[in-house]
Amino acid sequence: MLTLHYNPLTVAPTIAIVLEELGLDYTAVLVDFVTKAQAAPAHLALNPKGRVPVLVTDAGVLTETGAILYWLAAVHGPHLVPADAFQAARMRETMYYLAATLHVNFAHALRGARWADRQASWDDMTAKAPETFAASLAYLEGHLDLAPFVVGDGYTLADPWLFVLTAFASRLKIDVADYPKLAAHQAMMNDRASVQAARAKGVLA
Ligand SMILES: N[C@@H](CCC(=O)N[C@@H](CS)C(=O)NCC(=O)O)C(=O)O
Repeated sequence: MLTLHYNPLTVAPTIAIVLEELGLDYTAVLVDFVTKAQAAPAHLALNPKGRVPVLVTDAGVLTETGAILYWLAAVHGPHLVPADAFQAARMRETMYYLAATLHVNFAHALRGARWADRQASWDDMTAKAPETFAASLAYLEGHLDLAPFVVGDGYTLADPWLFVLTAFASRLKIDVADYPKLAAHQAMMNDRASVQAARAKGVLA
């Protein structure tokens, strides 16, 4: 039994896409950010960080997109990690960058209170976020294979994560069409049955 706690406008749909990709049954529970459900006791009992995604498994509760993805691959889909050690490391290189840099650059637009206390500081971070997010997109555009996947011609854990975070660009008024390889990756991912299934269930915006 798998239960995904998600919000469609976050990184959490990455997990839903992989669950769909693997054909796994799961229950999706919306964490409503409008009512601040992520900070309510019921959610904090699952994830004291007050974030999504959370995946509840028979073995226990998992948080952090990367950890959940690695668990899903280890238990249900080893083919989502390249067999070649160097290619697997290339996949992880991208995943760590997505988590630690691209996603954090986006968070500066909306979540300045994590890092500073003054409105002027938040405004400054919000103003800067499109620049740093665009710089990250340019890095990814220049350095990833995207031929057509993050790591060559095989779909891996990095692909749904890149897809979901790249889609945040429009919320910073960045046009992904300015990054042709990333735009092609978006289009390709949008065509996948797993992405369409997650969207049909409302887990992906
Ligand atoms: N490092 C975490 C980040 C999770 C995260 O920051 N989630 C955001 C949405 S994208 C969240 O739940 N934010 C709620 C809040 O800040 O109140 C991961 O990759 O899973």
